[in-house]
Amino acid sequence: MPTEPLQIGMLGYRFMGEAHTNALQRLPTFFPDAPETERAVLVGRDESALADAADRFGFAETATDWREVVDEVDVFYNLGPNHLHVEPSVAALEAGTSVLCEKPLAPSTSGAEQLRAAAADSDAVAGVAFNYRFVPAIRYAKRLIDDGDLGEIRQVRGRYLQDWLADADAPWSWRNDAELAGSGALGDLGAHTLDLLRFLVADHAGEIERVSGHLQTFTAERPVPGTGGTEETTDDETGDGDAVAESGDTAGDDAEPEMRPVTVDDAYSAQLAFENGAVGTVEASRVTRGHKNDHTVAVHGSEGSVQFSLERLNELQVHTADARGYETVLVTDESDPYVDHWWPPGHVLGWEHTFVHENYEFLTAVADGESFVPSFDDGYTVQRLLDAIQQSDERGEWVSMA
Ligand code: SOE
Repeated sequence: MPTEPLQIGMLGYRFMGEAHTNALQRLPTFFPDAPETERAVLVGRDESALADAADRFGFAETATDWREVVDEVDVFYNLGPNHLHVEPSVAALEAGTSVLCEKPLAPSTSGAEQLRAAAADSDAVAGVAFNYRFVPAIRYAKRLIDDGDLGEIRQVRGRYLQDWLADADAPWSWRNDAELAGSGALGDLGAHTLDLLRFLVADHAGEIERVSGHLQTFTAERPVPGTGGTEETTDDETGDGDAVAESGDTAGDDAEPEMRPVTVDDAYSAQLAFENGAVGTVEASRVTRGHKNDHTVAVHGSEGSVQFSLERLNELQVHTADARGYETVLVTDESDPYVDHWWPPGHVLGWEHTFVHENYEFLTAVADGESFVPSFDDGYTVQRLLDAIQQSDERGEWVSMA
């Protein structure tokens, strides 16, 4: 078992790097019983951006090669683009280093299978960063479902809508590439929804046993950032050049930007059939104008229903027994999951708190030598569902998970 303070190595320093670093910084103040950590090494490719991030994040050192880091730390945070999830995480687990890996676990089922096997063979702890499981209102919903308040689970729904690719001129990034990302809205957003629905109902409705999917891409190619006068922005967590422009074409403002094909979906929808006969519908999109980060799930049972929307993260809509509609439950009491660590009742929480709760549970599992959920098994199951939805679209028929 590692000794404290746990030495942290982190691959990636942009969006998810900031979210997890913020969580690490908050823990000693709000979760004083969390294991002590030291931000040891930050990993990326672009040396100057990396040095700047390490300074801001409070990492002692930087490295441009993850190979030098994975066996030197106690915990490896893999926050890189999806195509960088498998090799570094497998190497870390083989070295006995615990891994928290961003979602989706891998770009393909074979990659997820490798990760699942590496986790099974390792004494280290492996977890997938499905952060929405750590929303207090979601935990509250799960408690109601587990207590039987909704009765027999009959129907689930989920949607995850964004609009940042609605504009055809929005820049190309690794998230638009099938090799690098696996899939588009399906994997990036649908992975969250499928995980959340499994988390809420799988103990009662069983696993999803069949899926029927439909994927669509609306914009066939996008401008490469930094070419033809376009802005040199990147969504690449590591500053790894292969995720954006390779050509070095930074020609002046008058030149046409280099266009690169979009090989993933902009939107997907799917139907789900659960082992107990429950039915489900899910959808996600990055082109739904008017929706920034609209993640909504609902569960309907024989006795009641719950509905959750990320845009109202502190609330759960609950319908039980003979009520004529839904009651809005404010999940902000001291007795609610995780809430007692923060502010007095009613002083609401936000998206970033989900990462604090997730990091608390994960690091506690590492320090105690216990397993963590969502595990790599969970990540693998979600990846199989994503692949099955894609296959169903290609074949034009339902696909069985058997
Ligand atoms: C971008 O689409 C993204 O950051 C996802 O990758 C995250 O998982 C989601 O929480 C917010 O949107």
